Amino acid sequence: MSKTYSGFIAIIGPTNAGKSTLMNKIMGRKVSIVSHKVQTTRTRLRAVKMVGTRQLIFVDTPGVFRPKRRLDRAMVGAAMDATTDADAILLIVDAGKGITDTVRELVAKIAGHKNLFVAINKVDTIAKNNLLPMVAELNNLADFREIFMISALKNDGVSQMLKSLADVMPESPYLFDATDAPDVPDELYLAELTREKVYKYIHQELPYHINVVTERVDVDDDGVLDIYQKIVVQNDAHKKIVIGRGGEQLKKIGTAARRDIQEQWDVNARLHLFVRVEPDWEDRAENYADQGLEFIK
Ligand SMILES: Nc1nc2c(ncn2[C@@H]2O[C@H](COP(=O)(O)OP(=O)(O)OP(=O)(O)O)[C@@H](O)[C@H]2O)c(=O)[nH]1
Ligand SMILES: [Mg+2]
Repeated sequence: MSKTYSGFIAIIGPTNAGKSTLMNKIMGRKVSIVSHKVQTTRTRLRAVKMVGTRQLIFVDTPGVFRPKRRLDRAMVGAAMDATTDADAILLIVDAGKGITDTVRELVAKIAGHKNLFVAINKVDTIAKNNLLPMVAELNNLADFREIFMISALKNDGVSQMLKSLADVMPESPYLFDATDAPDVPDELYLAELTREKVYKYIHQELPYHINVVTERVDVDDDGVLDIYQKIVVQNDAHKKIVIGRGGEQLKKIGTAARRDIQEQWDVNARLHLFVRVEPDWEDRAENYADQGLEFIK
């Protein structure tokens, strides 16, 4: 029998650096939701990518930032936890933002890892001569195995990067089935697709205080899915904004989410959205497990 290789790669970095965009590009499908706003990803999401006979298990993580609320702490905790048993760490840095304090603090925490890689992402947004100082600064911060320059959005440099990552995977039986596949519980994935539309249509800070939960999924005789989801908001004012005048906003969110669900899963679906005010949702331990998060007291 020929040898097999399999290992975990934690994708980590500041919020909005393009981690989820990269994850999706690698998988060739939407595994992780993306938005132009910060703090989009809230939990760890795994996906399996085969590179030849080598299995790469990517773990997308919430962006690292200074946590303020309990949910923030759980998110940043989930990100840092992903690095502890990773076989490789792939730090993503936004080329346009450069080496910020957040990047420096993060590197200080992971610098000891034996397979530390960094990808300067969004190179499509800056002039090439701005890259060298960034590379120099990164080299001062830690002993990176390799520094990649990529554009996740344009799929630039991604396949070469995959080869380098595949090279350091440890010899191991396959830890998952040897096919490319995401590993997200269905209900969470369905909720994520709706949350992505909340980020898209609801402006400013409000989406950070909104949670989406899939409560039930039924299949009728024709194979059409009935998906029941609640959108949890903190107060009546938020509820009004999410519903919009004459229900307009909620309708936009629902239509876009349903289309996306149908497209991603190749199914017919009806999506039933309800907006509920639950002021203490983020303080209740039982809500964290559903989201793949740990409740930190
Ligand atoms: N121009 C450009 N934009 C990019 C690139 N990669 C990602 N983006 C954009 O950057 C924004 C943030 O992308 P995400 O993938 O959600 O970032 P993230 O690091 O997962 O963010 P969090 O989940 O909040 O930590 C989106 O608007 C993306 O379209 C890139 O290579 N070039
Ligand atoms: Mg993300």
